[in-house]
Amino acid sequence: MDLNEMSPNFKSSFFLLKRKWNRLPKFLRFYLIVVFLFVAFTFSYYVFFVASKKNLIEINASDENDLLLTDDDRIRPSQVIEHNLIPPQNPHLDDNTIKEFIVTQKIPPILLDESDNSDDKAITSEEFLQASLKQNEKQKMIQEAILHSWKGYHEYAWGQDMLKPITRKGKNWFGIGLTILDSLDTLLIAGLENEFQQALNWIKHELTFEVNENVNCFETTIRALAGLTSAYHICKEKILLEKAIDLGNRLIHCFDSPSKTVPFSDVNLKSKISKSPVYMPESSMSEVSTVQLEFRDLSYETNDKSYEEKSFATSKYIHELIQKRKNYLLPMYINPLSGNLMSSTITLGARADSYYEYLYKQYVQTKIEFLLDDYIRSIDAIKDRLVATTQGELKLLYIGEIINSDPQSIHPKMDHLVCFLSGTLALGYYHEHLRPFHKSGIANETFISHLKLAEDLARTCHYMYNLTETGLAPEIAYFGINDKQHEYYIQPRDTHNLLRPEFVESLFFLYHITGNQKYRDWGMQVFNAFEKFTRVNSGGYTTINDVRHPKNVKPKDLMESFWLAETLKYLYLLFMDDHKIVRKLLNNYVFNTEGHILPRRV
Ligand code: DMJ
Repeated sequence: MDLNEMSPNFKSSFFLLKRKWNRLPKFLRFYLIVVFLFVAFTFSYYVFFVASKKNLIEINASDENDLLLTDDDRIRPSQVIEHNLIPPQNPHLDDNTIKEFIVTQKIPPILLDESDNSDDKAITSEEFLQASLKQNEKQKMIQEAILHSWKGYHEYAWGQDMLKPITRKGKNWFGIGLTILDSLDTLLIAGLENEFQQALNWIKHELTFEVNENVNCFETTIRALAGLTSAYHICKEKILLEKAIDLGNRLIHCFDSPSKTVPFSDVNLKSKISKSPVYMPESSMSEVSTVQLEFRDLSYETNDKSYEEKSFATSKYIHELIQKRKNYLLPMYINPLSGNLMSSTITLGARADSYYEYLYKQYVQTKIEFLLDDYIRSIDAIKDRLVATTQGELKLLYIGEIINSDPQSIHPKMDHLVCFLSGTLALGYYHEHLRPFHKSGIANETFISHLKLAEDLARTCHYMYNLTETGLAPEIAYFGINDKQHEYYIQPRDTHNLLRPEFVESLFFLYHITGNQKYRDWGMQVFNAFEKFTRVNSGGYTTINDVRHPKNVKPKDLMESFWLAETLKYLYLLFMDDHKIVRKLLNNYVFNTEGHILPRRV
């Protein structure tokens, strides 16, 4: 408020107070400011970190706090308070997209044709380069988007973790050139040799992990460690493996926690001391269970079993926990000190998502049986407890949540992150049903039903994009629970889009595994929307704040490293016509949760 707008009384008390304040001795004013700041800090700490977490209680032997051990099996969708939910409107919605689609199960035999399967299972840079010379039109457009992103980063943010494309500068998170490490295999796959050499030179001459930074163990493992090793597997440049070993030797200290089995969430790269951040003493379920592919890969490359042993101890421990509980859904937090689960939301979204992904992908990497068993039982539990369908015309299948305050219901909220599940389910169908290497006699119907769930979920994810005016999905969607409500809502706080990959990742798997052209069409629609609303002319693409308003998407000014690592890579591979390459990728590699390819070890 301007001083001139104040009422005369208020004005005079304000000046009186100011005069009194100025008359106080300097030391007293200093003392009062310190006391004020202390009270304000304590209050904010309480509000943000203590009060907001007071529902987090350790789940102990009595299981009283276990959300899932409920007598009521008749789970129903919970009521959504409608007042601040806005149904998105897309006036350009094509009528055909509303019609129920028919799943045309057209398995491309070319993917199953193993007649040319020589001993040479590895893919080389040369093969990707050759394939890039025969790119189709769509791939050319996507390759151009990769180049545009890379050039923006190279010009304005080189060596920093991420690009801020609007203000044309860099942003550090861990201080290790994250975008470079996360982009390496995308550059190789898209045949961008010069750009890869730029990256390699930087790694040779500039990259150091001797930085005094507390980094997130999971993020650094899936992006930086796997970024280095996956590129090494393709091009065999020794320096990449050397750097990966250096980083792995620092990150492995995440497992120096009192429980030993549940790692801390952060580690200091220089001191190698791991801990939880002050604001969050618990570790996330997804984070502790999504580093095993990467450390096992490092063990194979170095002949040092300790990386695998330390990280796989977490998977084995979680396996024992779920055996004891006879419950295959897990809460989103776990305590690294005691190893106990914390009573918290059950979700396939943030903080739990990739636990389910790595159950199956670790099985693909290793064939260790209990992983497949836990995966199948988890998917059954997801179907029983979390899946619901809207009642209106669209009949959207979604995977909801179970929350502390209403454990008997399905909370009809789904993160965009959940869209990854379609890809994992389709991969399971491919390996276990189409070309089974598993001899345990698991009924084929299991994996056929997984593919059905994958396709239904992908259809909902498609609508998450297609029902907004920009054609871009929000971070989180809500669903109507009866025929009087709109079927799909966006909360004002969830209208952002972070250039996330999960939907296009699933489209890559679904297209190549089913041969249904629809998945390429959906992928192109998403790519076009990114081009239209997130591309920054001077270089790079930006996250945006509002997918509802094409005229004002409110750019957030950040290009996340997973845009190049995953979103653009999966789009490029979605349109890959070289079936030999796709077949090699699916048969001989496993994509980590950041889209990096690691060889299977079976
Ligand atoms: C990526 O870092 C990974 O895909 C992770 O598993 C989830 N979050 C981002 C992308 O959305």
